[in-house]
Amino acid sequence: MRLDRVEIRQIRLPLRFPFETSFGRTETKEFLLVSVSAGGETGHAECVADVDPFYLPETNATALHVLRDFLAPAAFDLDLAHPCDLVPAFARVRGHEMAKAALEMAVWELWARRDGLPLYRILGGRGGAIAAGVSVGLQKDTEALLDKVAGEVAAGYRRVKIKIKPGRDVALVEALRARFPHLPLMVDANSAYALADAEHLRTLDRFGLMMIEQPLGWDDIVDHASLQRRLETPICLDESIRSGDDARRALELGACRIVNVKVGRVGGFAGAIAVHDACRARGAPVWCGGMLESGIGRLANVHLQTLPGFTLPGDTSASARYFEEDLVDPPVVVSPDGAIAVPEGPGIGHAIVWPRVERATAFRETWVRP
Ligand code: OSB
Ligand code: MG
Repeated sequence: MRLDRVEIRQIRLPLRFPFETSFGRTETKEFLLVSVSAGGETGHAECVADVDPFYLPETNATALHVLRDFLAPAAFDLDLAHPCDLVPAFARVRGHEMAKAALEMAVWELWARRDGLPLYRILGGRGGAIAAGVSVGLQKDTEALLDKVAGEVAAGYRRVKIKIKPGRDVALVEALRARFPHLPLMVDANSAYALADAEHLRTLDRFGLMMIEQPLGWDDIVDHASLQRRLETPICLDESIRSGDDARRALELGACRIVNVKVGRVGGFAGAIAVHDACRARGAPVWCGGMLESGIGRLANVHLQTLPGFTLPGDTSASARYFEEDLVDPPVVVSPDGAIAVPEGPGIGHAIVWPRVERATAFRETWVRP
């Protein structure tokens, strides 16, 4: 298969509530929507880069540059026998996993549509449903957090993650534990601590947390290994894992016991499958993270989570928690027992509502095969 056309739209979608982490606050979801066409069929994917480089180094602007000047030309040069063929073709570009993933995922989606199959089928997953968890941002105070979590528990979510940062950690967990003694609970620090905080982080051990996500540096696994030796709570890595090899190295070093996989952070579905396989081979649980995606990226995450190594609920929650009006119809919904149905239609499996996409488009660029 040879790609005929790549189209990139810059999308702006207001969030219903601001989302706050240790690295910043997001009020509008701004992302690149990538569409690839071949032989009259088109596939779509969402890039998880943001306007700023505060989570990882990429931004929407760097992703657009790398897609336009390097990745799309490399993809146009190929006669694809499988979406995985993009991996070696993109390898010359160092890093830029989010840009690579966006184009690669769009090609997988195109592939699934062409074959009339749901995405999970070509990823090697299964139909049915996945377990939904939820990520709760920093709130204005403890009361607000307790109320928010109570709402998510009532909605059926099977696991709650809260964001923490220095000064807003142990007391929040203590209050949550007092109110929800048996809730599967975890915390995510987004790299806000240093190894010197090990003694402080050890005070979290008494709350029976499922895991602590990415407490230390975004590009570190050595200090995480030192910290893990001193903590009972399992460490889960997010930012530090950007390939299957990263997952293998982190697990072998003892830097974590659990891995969060985000397709956009590991260069695409092929990378996500490699992370999944590296974890599964070592008996480490893997779960799917989120990047406040619209329904297009959200559904891609749903399909990925049907692979057998996804043994823990992830961060994929209902569209309505983020958007007044999602870009897909129906939106992603969660059942009262915390499950999301895996779509059976071709590709991501829900219709993209193009008039809404059009209204949310700030600008677009189209490139055709030379
Ligand atoms: O660290 O998992 C993270 C959102 C943006 C950037 C990083 C992270 C997150 C989340 C939200 O935790 C997950 C979601 O609800 O999509
Ligand atoms: Mg995280």
